[in-house]
Amino acid sequence: MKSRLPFLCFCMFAIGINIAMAQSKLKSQDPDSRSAKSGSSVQTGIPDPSSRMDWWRDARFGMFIHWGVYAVPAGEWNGKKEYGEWIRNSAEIPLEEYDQFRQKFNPVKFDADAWVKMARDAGMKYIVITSKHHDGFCMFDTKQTDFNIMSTPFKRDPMIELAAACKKYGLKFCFYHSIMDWHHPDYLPRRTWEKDRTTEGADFNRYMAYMKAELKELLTNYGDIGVLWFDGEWENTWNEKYGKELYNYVKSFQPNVLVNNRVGAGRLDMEGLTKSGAFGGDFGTPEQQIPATGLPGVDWETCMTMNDHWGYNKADKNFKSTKEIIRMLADIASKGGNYLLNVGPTAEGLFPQESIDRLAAIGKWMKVNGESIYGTQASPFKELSWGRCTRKTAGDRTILYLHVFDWPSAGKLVLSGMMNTPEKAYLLADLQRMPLKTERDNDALVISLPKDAPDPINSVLVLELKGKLDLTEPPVFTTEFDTFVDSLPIAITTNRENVEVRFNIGPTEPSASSALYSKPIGIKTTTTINARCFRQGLPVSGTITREFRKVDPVRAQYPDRVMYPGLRYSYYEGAWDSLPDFNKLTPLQEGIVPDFIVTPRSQDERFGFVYSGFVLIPETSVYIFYTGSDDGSRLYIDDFPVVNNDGLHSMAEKSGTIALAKGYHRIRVAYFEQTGSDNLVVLLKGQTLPKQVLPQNWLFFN
Ligand code: FHN
Repeated sequence: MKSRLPFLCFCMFAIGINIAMAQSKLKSQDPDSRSAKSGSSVQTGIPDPSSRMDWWRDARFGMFIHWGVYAVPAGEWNGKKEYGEWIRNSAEIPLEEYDQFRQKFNPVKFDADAWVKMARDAGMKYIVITSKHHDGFCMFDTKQTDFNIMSTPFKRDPMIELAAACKKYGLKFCFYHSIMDWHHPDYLPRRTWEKDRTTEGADFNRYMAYMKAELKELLTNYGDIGVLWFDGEWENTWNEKYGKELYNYVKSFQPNVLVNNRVGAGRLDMEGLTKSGAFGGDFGTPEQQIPATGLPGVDWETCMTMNDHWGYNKADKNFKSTKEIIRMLADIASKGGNYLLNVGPTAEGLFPQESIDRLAAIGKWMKVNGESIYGTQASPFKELSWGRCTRKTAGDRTILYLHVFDWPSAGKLVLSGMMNTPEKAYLLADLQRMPLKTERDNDALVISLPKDAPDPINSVLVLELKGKLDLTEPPVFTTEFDTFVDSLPIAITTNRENVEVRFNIGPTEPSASSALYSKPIGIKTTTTINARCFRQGLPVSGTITREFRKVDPVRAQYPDRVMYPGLRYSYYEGAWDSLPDFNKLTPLQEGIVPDFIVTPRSQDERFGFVYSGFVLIPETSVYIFYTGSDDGSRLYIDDFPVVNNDGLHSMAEKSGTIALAKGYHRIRVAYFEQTGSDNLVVLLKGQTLPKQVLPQNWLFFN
């Protein structure tokens, strides 16, 4: 039978490896001009099993404070008004000229008690304040440099006063500390425009000792510190080794202090999570953005400005509304994250009035509804059209908090996807906890509500459930293969309790009289299967549908020449952002390698390889091929493009599927590395073969 084009499909798997944006290192840019970049990643960090994370996970809501001498110009310089805490770098102000702000910094209206009370009354449980930002100015009384608050007219250490106020009002006191330092002569690199500042004699290890000495002061002079929030870790003088060293150093003074992932060098840009395999500290740090979904098993905190600047900018009146902030708080908590909301105080030591007003309004909402935020975990539901959900579990009881943004005009709130009947349902704002009527509509719970919402921004309903959550998740097909050559066993599973899985072959939805699933379904022709969960003859889940297609395998090649173990390789050098057409380039060297090793090469950056030969396929079947690479790669079988993993990215894995007959098939892999780390792995999986690195003894050339 003439073989038809083999069935190819490209799939993108982010299996524990990130598909990060086109830069392997975060570029230092002025956040005033930077837009948050998207990306997608799965952090593999396992939550800290010890209790030291508990207070932080319970807190859910904290205050960020960016305060420094940059508040003196308040965002304005040479007629431009768009600056913030980056003003020295963005406006290219030489050190000597910038020092004028130190001489003018005298926040006579600073009142630590007032600040901390505003944070507490807003429902915030911790404060993270800049002990030192990128400009290198120390907002605390340090003996390591006179470029600090004590050399200003203010001559007081505000951190001592804030630490005392936090202790008094029961908030955790935390420091933000920048690794990047535009002032210290030993920190490199210099700012690109600072042509006149010599780098002669700069010693980064001496800078590391300086930073450690500062951190020792912060961790021994201000009582218990909740979090050390590092930042400015993206320049190429910092690395994972320094990060781990600093993490351990900090912990040596206060073992319970939490440290964010910006201590290391593996943060994925503004998305803020940690690329798999990199050192991630204690939690991830998305910035100015909220992850699209919850991240099971990952601790993370979104930090966000109230307007468009971290440091005070007097012209910036673009403040988020209280409504936006409260709904973002619920959204973040519904995904299992923390919200670190920023205030940029003035040079007089005052919070901007717009911040004060929002904090007070948020506090009013938190006073009534804080229980639905503190100590909650992520929603068990994928998406709710009318709002969000947070939850708590205690023993065999579950409490669901339904954050209703859009109050149903018909007075009926529909919660789909759960079979539990609540023991209690009431409005959190209702002190009498008057029971709300609930009824069942198949897999939906319908809750009758009063005409008017108790809160125009976010009204919280409480459902108290006994026993485990019984969500109406449909069953799942456990096979990864959608195609097969001869036959395919289709396994179906569910994690639901006391349900039957029933299935249909063909287009119709399963009913209570459909076939009962008890063992894998063997198919030999293209087949569509529908499966659904039932309980006492009633459907208790949605239906899952999937087509499994019979395909023709690509015929094997029967070369007329003898085969030898290994692969041919060609090595190239060049600066590419994606895979070039290597056929148009001249290789610098060629030869034989045992498999897809990224040697021999004469440089560690800006190089490429093409590997070609044959793979001896042991049996006719459908195979999934994978490449994991940093940077881009592509894999071809018999000249068909099976995996496309091209582009600039940190280690990321993609895959493709192809049906192959037993025997030799041509294989070709193209790979390039631009800068940063480099890596290439080629794997495959068969219908009866577990996923594995493509065995070396399957590779041949002739
Ligand atoms: O460059 C800093 C910026 O000034 C600010 O401190 C934010 C807050 O997370 N962090 C860096 C930008 O990612």
